[in-house]
Amino acid sequence: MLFGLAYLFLTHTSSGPEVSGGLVKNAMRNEKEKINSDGVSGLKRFWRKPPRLPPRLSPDEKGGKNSFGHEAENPSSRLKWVSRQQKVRDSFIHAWSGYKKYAMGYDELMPLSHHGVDGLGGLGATVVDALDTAIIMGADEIVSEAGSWIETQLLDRIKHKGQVNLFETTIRVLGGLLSAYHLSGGDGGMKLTRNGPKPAVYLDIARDLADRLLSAFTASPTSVPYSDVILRDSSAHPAPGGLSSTSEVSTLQLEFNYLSMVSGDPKYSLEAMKVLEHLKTLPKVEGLVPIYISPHSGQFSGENIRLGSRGDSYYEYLLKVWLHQGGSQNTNMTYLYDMYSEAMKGVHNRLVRKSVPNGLVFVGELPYGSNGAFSPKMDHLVCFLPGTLALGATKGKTKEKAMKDNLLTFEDLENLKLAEDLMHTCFQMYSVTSTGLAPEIAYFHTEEYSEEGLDGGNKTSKYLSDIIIKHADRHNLLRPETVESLLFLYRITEDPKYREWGWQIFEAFENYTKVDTGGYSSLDDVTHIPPQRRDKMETFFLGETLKYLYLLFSDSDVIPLDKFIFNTEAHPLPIKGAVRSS
Ligand code: DMJ
Repeated sequence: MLFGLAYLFLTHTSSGPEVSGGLVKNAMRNEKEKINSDGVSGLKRFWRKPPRLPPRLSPDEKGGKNSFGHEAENPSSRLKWVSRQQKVRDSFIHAWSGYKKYAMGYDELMPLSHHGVDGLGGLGATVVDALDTAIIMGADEIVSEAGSWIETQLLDRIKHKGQVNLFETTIRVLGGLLSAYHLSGGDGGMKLTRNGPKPAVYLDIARDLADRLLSAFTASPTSVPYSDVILRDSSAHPAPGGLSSTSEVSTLQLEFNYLSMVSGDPKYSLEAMKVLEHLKTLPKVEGLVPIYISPHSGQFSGENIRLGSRGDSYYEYLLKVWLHQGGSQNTNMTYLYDMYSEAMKGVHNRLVRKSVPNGLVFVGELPYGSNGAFSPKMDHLVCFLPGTLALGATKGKTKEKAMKDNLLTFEDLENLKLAEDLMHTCFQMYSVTSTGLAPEIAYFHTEEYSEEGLDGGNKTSKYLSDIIIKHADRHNLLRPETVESLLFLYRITEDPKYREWGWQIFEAFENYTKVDTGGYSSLDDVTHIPPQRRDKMETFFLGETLKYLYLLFSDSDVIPLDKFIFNTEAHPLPIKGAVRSS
């Protein structure tokens, strides 16, 4: 690992031109049929449960050696991936060039009309979201441009802007600043760049921002924060309907905890952790929670349970906050792992099914709670789950190492198996369409549910009739979740197929979303060629999608999974005590 970090440092500190054509600068439950044939859930199903058998392992896996011969170490294969990694870096530079030309300082680029738009409160979200990706890729010029904009403009924006969403601002802006702080040398970090301002500049701005965001916690009558903050006067109020999203109130703690660690002021962590401590006390369905919560009563609202929008990162942060605070070394945080572990059992028992005819494993929804009907709907957002499950199983180690050290429990193996099955399904959500890009939402054909004439359009796909794509769900917003999980699955299992899948997805983004004048566009319909473009480049394309692809093609010791935790916007934060430059 030391070699990898040193390599990264050395290759990231020269200040050559950014686009170089030559030298590359950086180097279940299989045993259990999940289809509930009579559509009955709850008690009846409980009685029918077969015994839990361990997932099957291949002879290679049992032997503790992976079956792929460490293809990453083969020199010609290594060159191939280094060159592919360079292509991702070129795309990042192309995306930034469009943003810089037409939208510098706005939240997002409208790549077709050549405008900028402030959809996230006007803090230049693309600049901050993209910064640590530029640092990791060694895109020095972009680090300078983004760093200098942040140093000269961002504090003033924070002092004068109006309403922002607590969650979006925390994960994108606060998370981006904190990650840039560490990666540029703050907190004993690696100093991956000499460009941009001193690390303390990022930290000071992060503190000013967080001081204002804290009002969302302190203004609420319960430990559940309000969803919106008025930055200029540090006031806060609930969302129009009065409710907060469960995922939003539970996806703040990595950032606030890290800020407390590096600033020495515990107030950020104290407020943020009160939310999780409170959530621990609320009633759940096998660890699964409704997607809304009231800051007034502190109770969940409604019964809608899903791991897609408004639910997703609740589950992600239970695991990641625990790992970030030292995992099993930190007994004060055990309740988080327990909540995560119970929830994943709930996912297995209540939400996992198989499609017909080809048995794709998917995670559906319970829109009317535990006693209501199951919906075979899966948001693309759910594709964060394979990565989280794999991370939770090995705690960031390779599967080979974890098995050799005898660290995997039955539950870990079961979760790893589910991770691999879901990863396959998420990839098929891309391959089944004409463009090779996934829709925002897919439905799965089951014994109880089918619809004709709504396939993805790729007639060569085996899964054409397993995956149903409704007209209203056919858009693609350049989302990261599948490539995010591919990174985790590749690094943990070391199976090269995950890299190949990532490359296919990257090529589809290049073919259909690249805009000649700079930037990348969202699409209206992934099942139709040529797809109609949408005039928006989301900040997470630079903050997450391209970063995860770049890391998927990099050596595994670049931002290693057992030393860093990615926040839900892909901003890596060092695990407590795990990363020091000396
Ligand atoms: C990102 O802002 C985050 O990953 C969030 O948790 C979910 N949605 C988007 C990307 O799709």
